[in-house]
Amino acid sequence: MDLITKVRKRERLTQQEGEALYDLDLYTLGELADEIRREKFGKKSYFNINRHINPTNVCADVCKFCAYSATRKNPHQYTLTHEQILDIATKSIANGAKELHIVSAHNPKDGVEWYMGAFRKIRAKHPDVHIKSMTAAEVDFLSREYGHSYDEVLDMMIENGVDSMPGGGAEIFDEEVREYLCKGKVTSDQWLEIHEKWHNKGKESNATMLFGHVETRAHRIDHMLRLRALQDKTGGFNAFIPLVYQKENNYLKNCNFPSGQEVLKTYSIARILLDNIPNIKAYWATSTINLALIAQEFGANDLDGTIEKEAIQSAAGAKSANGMELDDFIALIKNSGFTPVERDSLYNELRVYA
Ligand code: V47
Repeated sequence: MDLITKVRKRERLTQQEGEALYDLDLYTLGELADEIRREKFGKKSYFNINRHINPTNVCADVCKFCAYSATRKNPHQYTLTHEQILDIATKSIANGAKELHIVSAHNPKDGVEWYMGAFRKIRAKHPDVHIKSMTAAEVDFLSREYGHSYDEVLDMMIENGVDSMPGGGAEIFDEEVREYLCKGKVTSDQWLEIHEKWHNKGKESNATMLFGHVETRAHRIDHMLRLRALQDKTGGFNAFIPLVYQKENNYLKNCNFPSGQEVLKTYSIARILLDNIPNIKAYWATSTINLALIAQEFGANDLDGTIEKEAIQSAAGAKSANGMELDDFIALIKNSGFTPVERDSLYNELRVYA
């Protein structure tokens, strides 16, 4: 059976077949992905009203792609106090944010309580806000640095009010590329183990893939298939988020920066290969809003959210530092021919903007 027929019959693809998808022309690939997208979501495009908070850039790890951490290129260290974090959260919630996406660097100075106390204070004041926080890389860091098991860290997160985990820290699972990119950080197996444990506690999470640097297409397919295998076991991933590598102010140069076509192909392939992860998110902070809107026709059904403030990708050149106005976001989705649907963090529909 040829590859296109196999996709149309919704059969599972192998590593080799996943790689062969990249050889299809963009329009054929996009059409295949769009058929699946339309089957599942019609013309609905999801977003949420969220606020990204990045409480510290002090980092014990040194990832070549990172422009945010204050260890090397960025000498300007900062660490917010609990009061500052709570103040940001309170203002954002007053402005309509329903999700706080809290991701930090790996700060060896302040201890587990600095992380957990912040969650506890937010939860006490805002019982209904969804706290999406702690990448698997942060969980691994706290475990290593302070002698807790993964289970202990995850249980503390739950006790202190974390609802779901973001997908960061996955980068590229291939061990050789990972060693080059971010030696010493959470390994691929550990990243997957942490998410498996989290799912087994009845909790949900997302998964990212950082691409467009030194990895090959085969590495991307391998990354997606490792996620697909875990999702078969747990069913706990809500969304897959291909993050387009941003190249400013960091130590990773001479890369294979992807064309728009390559980015769209990658979204399409994610939609086709990941038959068990419901949502493919075109995170506009890394793809640009223009490409994210086009990605809606290439398999993506989610555009993340209004963000409000963002420090990690914008440090590396993305135009996401100040998020996006809700009205503009809705208008852009509508004008691109899709129906904006505000969702909560677990993909329950809150409002359809027909
Ligand atoms: O893991 C760091 C990435 C991630 C760069 O779960 C970079 O809904 C591009 O995880 N260029 C953190 N990316 C962000 C993240 C995330 C974002 C949006 C939504 C969700 C979600 C999660 O940022 C890190 C790393 O892969 N990153 N540096 C860079 N130069």
